[in-house]
Amino acid sequence: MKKIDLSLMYVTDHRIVNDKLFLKILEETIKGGATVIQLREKKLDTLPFIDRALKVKKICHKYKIPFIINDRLDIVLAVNADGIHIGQKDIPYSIARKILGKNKIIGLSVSTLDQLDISNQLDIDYIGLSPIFPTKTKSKNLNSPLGINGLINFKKKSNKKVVSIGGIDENNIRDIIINGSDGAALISAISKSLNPLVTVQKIKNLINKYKQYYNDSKKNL
Ligand code: TZP
Ligand code: MG
Repeated sequence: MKKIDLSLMYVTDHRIVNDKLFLKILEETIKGGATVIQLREKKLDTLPFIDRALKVKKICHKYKIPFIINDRLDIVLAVNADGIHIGQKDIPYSIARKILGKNKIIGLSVSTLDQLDISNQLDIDYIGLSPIFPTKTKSKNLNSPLGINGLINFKKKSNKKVVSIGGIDENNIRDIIINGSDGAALISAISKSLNPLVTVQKIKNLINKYKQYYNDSKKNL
């Protein structure tokens, strides 16, 4: 496991086709305190995907935060990204790790206890609990929301860092952090915000505050 700050992951929004706007939101998000960026594209052809990935990488590295790519191992290799996030129907973990080597970040989506058991045996950097709350952003390959009880149960049984995803915003971030999530991954709450910088700052402050609270409460057990 590598040392990465997973507290606030911005998963980019493929619905934003305008590159200038896409990159403006990205940079504001990083300035607001995002700690890792996951580039997620669902419709781009390979050439514009690589083009966007190179631009995202440049900005991430300017601010010295890790840059990973959803699903597309070929693009990770093409642009030498810092890692990959894989879903259960994407390239298998074993192949990804073999091709990427031990130094690249790998995150894996987990939605069931069987998947969790398997994830405990792998050399991955985090599991993405998917989805934690209902979301309209993704519909394909989406299980029922795990909810806070699911988070508590999965966190107890996992030996990996846990990043929750799905329907997270400034109103529910507290609930996931005080219940042990090591981080949160967000799309719409950031990409649809009228002021991503301020929104991210607010969410990041809440994460820091409630992480402190969670760590203190564990110490006092
Ligand atoms: N994987 C599980 S839920 C989800 C993904 C990519 C979508 C999260 O988007 P939002 O807008 O933060 O609910
Ligand atoms: Mg996928």
